[in-house]
Amino acid sequence: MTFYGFLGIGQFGGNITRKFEEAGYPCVVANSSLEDLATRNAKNKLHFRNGQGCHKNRKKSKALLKENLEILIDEVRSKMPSITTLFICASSAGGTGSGMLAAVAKILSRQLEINICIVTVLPDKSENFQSYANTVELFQEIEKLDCIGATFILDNSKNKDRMKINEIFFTHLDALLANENGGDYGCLDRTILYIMLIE
Ligand SMILES: Nc1nc2c(ncn2[C@@H]2O[C@H](COP(=O)(O)OP(=O)(O)OP(=O)(O)O)[C@@H](O)[C@H]2O)c(=O)[nH]1
Ligand SMILES: [Mg+2]
Repeated sequence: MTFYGFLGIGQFGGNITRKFEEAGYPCVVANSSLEDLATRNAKNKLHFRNGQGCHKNRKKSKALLKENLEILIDEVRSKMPSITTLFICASSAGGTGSGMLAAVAKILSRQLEINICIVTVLPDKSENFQSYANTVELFQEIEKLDCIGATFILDNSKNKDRMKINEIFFTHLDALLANENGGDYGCLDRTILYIMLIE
């Protein structure tokens, strides 16, 4: 299971990675907000220096990344030394996670030479204009990336209970990653799974 690691950025990133960490996957949780970080019982927490939450401001997040880039790379490298795929998780609508997700994906894929998968979540209808503008900007950035593997897009309009969305995603992805070979319908070995995740 140490082949797969999780980096959660921002509130959604912290929340969605919780069950994966509990199941034994190595995990790093990063946020600009100390208050948000305090709500997550994580082994590896990183607070972005000088960060006080980005309040949906993607520019603020990008500025914080510049200041904290080396620390972030070192944290992922040292806490998850044996992974071959890293799932980077951040919402599209917020500031902290959305603002730096694409840049972090690009930089970590180059620096660590591992497969990067993105996990993000779309806002539901009740959310404000800024949330949608942030979402559009993030997807424009993701589209330009040529270095990433599979992208997982969750949708908050599909269920009122956000924690339920997190739980369903965990159940499905964990089943895939922890899959033991064999079964009545053939087998999915680690190489095939790796190919699925890098394409
Ligand atoms: N499904 C799901 N959605 C979440 C969760 N937490 C936050 N969201 C969604 O994420 C979006 C807000 O992004 P956050 O992750 O809170 O933002 P952030 O990255 O912390 O950025 P700032 O707080 O603006 O600095 C909204 O669309 C929320 O609905 C979660 O645990 N599950
Ligand atoms: Mg936040």
